[in-house]
Amino acid sequence: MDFAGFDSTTTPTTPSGGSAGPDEPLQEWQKDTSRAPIATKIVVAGGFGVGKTTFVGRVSEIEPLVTEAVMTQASEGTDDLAATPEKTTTTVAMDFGRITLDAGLVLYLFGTPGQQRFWFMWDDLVRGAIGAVVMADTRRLEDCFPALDYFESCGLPYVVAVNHFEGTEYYEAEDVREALSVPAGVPVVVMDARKRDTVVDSLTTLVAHAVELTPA
Ligand SMILES: Nc1nc2c(ncn2[C@@H]2O[C@H](COP(=O)(O)OP(=O)(O)OP(=O)(O)O)[C@@H](O)[C@H]2O)c(=O)[nH]1
Ligand SMILES: [Mg+2]
Repeated sequence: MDFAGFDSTTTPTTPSGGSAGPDEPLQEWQKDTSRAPIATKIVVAGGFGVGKTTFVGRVSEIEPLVTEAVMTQASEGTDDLAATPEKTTTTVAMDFGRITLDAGLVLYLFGTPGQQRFWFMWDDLVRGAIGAVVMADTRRLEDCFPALDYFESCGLPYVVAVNHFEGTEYYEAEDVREALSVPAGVPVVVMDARKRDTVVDSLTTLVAHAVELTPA
């Protein structure tokens, strides 16, 4: 994939959610080289500013690669910052992180850009993925429809992760499922992109769902 066009504008930064992962000491089983881990690719998608970069950064055990660019006045009127007034940057290429689940399963996480003008990259980003997390914010549920449509149409297993921003109204997973018309077999979880355990739960739910859908 050619990201040359973004070189002058992208600044590697630490996501605002911070990253606990890189500072954590490796577990013994993570250092055991006799076990070949299974590596898989997961895509983290969803509407603009829903928390994709935060999600990847929160669980990555390597310093996450982020391609954030400062938003300028040019995005006014296009990108709705009402729900995240403190947001000053946006992902222009992708987020990348890695997490090893304790079964020796390594997940490579690819976060998509949220702004609509960068969606042409999705076909490249999803290639080879075993599944996707579609993040949703209940204040602007409609923003995740394009991602839902995309994964439905390409047949990639996905789960819906409702990123509950504290201080906003809480909705049960089943209510969100109904509002989004998500099929019964697709897991819907309520999580918080800033809380590591809930991000890990979302990922294990996705892996279990993808395995379930994979023919034996
Ligand atoms: N309060 C709260 N803020 C959050 C949460 N998740 C993300 N944020 C904030 O929301 C803003 C957007 O988060 P990002 O992770 O940049 O969202 P994104 O989906 O990667 O955004 P784009 O790449 O621009 O589409 C940031 O200021 C985060 O700190 C959350 O669960 N609670
Ligand atoms: Mg982002």
